[in-house]
Amino acid sequence: MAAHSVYSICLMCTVRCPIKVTVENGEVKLIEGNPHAAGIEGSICPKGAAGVALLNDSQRLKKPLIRSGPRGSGQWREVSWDEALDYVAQRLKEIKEKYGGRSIALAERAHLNSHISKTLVRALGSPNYFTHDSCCKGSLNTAFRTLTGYTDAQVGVDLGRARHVVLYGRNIFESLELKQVKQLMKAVENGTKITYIDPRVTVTATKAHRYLMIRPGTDLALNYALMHVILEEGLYDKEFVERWVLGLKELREFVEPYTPEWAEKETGIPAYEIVSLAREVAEARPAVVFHYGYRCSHYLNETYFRRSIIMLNALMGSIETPGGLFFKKGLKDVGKKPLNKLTDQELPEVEDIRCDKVGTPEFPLPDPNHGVVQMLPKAILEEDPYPVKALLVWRFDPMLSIPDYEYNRQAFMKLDLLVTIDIQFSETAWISDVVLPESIYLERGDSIQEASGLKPALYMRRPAVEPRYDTKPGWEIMKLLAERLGIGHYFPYRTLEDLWAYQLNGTGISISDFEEKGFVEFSDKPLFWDRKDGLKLKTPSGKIEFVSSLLEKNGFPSFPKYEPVPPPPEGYFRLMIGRCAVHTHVSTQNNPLLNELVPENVIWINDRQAEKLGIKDGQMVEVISSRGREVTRAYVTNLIHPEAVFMLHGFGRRVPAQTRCYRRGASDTALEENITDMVGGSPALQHVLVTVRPISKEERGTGR
Ligand SMILES: Nc1nc2c(c(=O)[nH]1)N[C@H]1C(S)=C(S)[C@@H](COP(=O)(O)OP(=O)(O)OC[C@H]3O[C@@H](n4cnc5c(=O)[nH]c(N)nc54)[C@H](O)[C@@H]3O)O[C@H]1N2
Ligand SMILES: Nc1nc2c(c(=O)[nH]1)N[C@H]1C(S)=C(S)[C@@H](COP(=O)(O)OP(=O)(O)OC[C@H]3O[C@@H](n4cnc5c(=O)[nH]c(N)nc54)[C@H](O)[C@@H]3O)O[C@H]1N2
Ligand code: SF4
Ligand SMILES: [Mo]
Repeated sequence: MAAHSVYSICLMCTVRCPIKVTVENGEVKLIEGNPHAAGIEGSICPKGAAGVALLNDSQRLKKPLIRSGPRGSGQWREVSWDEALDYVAQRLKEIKEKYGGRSIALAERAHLNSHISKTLVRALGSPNYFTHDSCCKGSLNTAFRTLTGYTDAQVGVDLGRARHVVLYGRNIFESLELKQVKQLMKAVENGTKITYIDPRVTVTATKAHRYLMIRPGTDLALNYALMHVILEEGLYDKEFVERWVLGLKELREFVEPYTPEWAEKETGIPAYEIVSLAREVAEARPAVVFHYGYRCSHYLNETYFRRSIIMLNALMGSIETPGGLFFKKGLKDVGKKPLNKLTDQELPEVEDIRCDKVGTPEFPLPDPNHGVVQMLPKAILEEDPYPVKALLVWRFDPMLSIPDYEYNRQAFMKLDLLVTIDIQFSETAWISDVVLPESIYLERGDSIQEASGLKPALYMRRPAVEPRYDTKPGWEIMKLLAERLGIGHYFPYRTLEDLWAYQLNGTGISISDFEEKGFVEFSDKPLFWDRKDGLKLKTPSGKIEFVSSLLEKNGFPSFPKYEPVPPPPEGYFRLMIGRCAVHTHVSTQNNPLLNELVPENVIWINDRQAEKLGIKDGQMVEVISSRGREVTRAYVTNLIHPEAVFMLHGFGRRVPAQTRCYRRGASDTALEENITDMVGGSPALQHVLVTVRPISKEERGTGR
């Protein structure tokens, strides 16, 4: 058979780049970027290209499995789909009967089919739907809502037209989104400046015009000093601020004591650098981006730090303007009906509070649409506010993506039922009772994506090849499970085409409209609201609330006094974490191609500190925190601040069936403490302190 191509959406990470898949004789020959998609123009990242290796990976999940030995023993019985789904449904019914619908929770990485899983949870009578959001950027979500009434997901950055971009540990050229990388590279060629702030010299730092090695955890002090200079020297956009900002006077009084000289002591960044940054950025306004994310699970002051970044954008007037931040436009904004979602149906009302207590006076501000997933282990273990007995996990690995591996394990082992839908043996799948194998993205279609932005569009993930093994798409698994639970009527589809038709019904768009390019676009020019009178802010005042009614109504101050993240005591380091360009969180460490490129992580340690501790470059070291002990190789360098050490997330794996990454490198999750920013909802992953010590060959085997 001749080669043909299929337009689809990548899922090697969750950025969702549009792709073109070349298929010949049922084999994927090549994956490229979709050449029709603006901003992508055919390009792909290393992970995207390695989708072929995932498709053909012999260590994928191939059949439904029911545990036949103790949890985590690796003893499984291969079963038919009917047996697996009957078993799960039966157990869920029993649990619901005994403990109520609220005792069933579902946790997932938000994805295209999330409207389906949300429907399942609601129809079961449970409030306990969780996404990964809090562990990624929950406090940013909250920060945006306190200022604008919108979540961060409803806002974007126009990097291509920005003239100055300020990045706070936003390692944009390694922790990448293809489109943003391309936009920013092009902008830099045209003279755009980058300021990069990180205690560690990343690839992005090496491309920046100005790099500031900040003391870990002190970015908020830097921002208060920047605001101090901007307000004192009148560098802000007066017209914009006057029209749209509530609370400038209060901010001015608040930042009065936070001088550049004060911030120098706190951050280690010279006062003159802070002053010149403020002036230089102001010259480029309003085409300025102070990038606000993503990773907002760093420290306990995260909500206020993210608020300060967004406020800097507002001061520069860089909101709803080319080269600044913008509110995303959807189908509604072009006069079209948005896609239908299963959650639009009338679903049973759920009265119970969430088990993470989000939405109660104890935890009022995090987004209840996502929940705070790192509270789940505690809720399970302590049965507070009530017992949670069953957990369904889909496209998520909470064992690794919630800090504190041992605590997670204890909690999940206590469940009466743990079911995981994955494509490979995640750490959570490994200790599950039932494992349901999903077809990978190249073998399945999913719900249509409504991609809002400056130019709203719809994208479609379509199957390129037949499933290799006895796997099913997740939307079908949900439907089959729902039927067995007596709630099948909420899932009015059988086939993928039915699901698409349901979404498109009444929109005037048809499935065939996606044929030509794989997507449908609804505007040929970027859509901005009128900055004079047309910003549709959703705060009670209709303004950008520096003084926030949402915060203050719930008992939190808008401007709390600066509390330093304390420097580590002698001999201790802050453990910083991050990603590299060739791996996705915890998903790709076992991918045959990507594993070859980066097979393990190392621990970055400052050269002067290493010398004091007698650690040589490349030597094996043990890293100890209050929660665990890990062993890996030291990377001794002057490219990291002396108060911190750094490792890549997602290594040091415990599942023997994933042979390529098994026990390679160290697990950050095993070292982290599960403590949360109780305002915004993110875990403070980098709050944890560690010691590092060289070890001999003999010592290496002891413990983990
Ligand atoms: N300790 C610690 N925790 C963290 C972070 C950290 O740095 N350190 N980072 C945080 C961030 S930013 C994020 S976004 C989250 C990410 O957290 P996760 O979503 O848990 O991480 P991923 O690696 O994206 O994917 C998790 C699982 O999805 C599975 N998967 C991949 N494709 C498919 C599919 O098509 N179908 C199904 N059913 N499963 C699939 C993978 O095999 C993997 O087991 O973690 C957060 N948590
Ligand atoms: N290749 C690849 N790309 C990805 C992903 C992936 O898994 N792989 N995941 C995507 C997702 S879900 C996300 S959330 C984004 C994450 O993208 P980023 O937000 O860029 O996150 P990280 O990779 O965690 O990088 C965090 C950086 O913060 C630095 N840092 C630590 N402490 C401090 C501090 O106190 N101050 C400052 N200024 N910096 C500090 C660390 O040294 C590190 O370099 O990447 C996305 N893109
Ligand atoms: S960034 Fe890479 S892995 Fe992620 S969706 Fe895009 S091509 Fe795929
Ligand atoms: Mo993330």
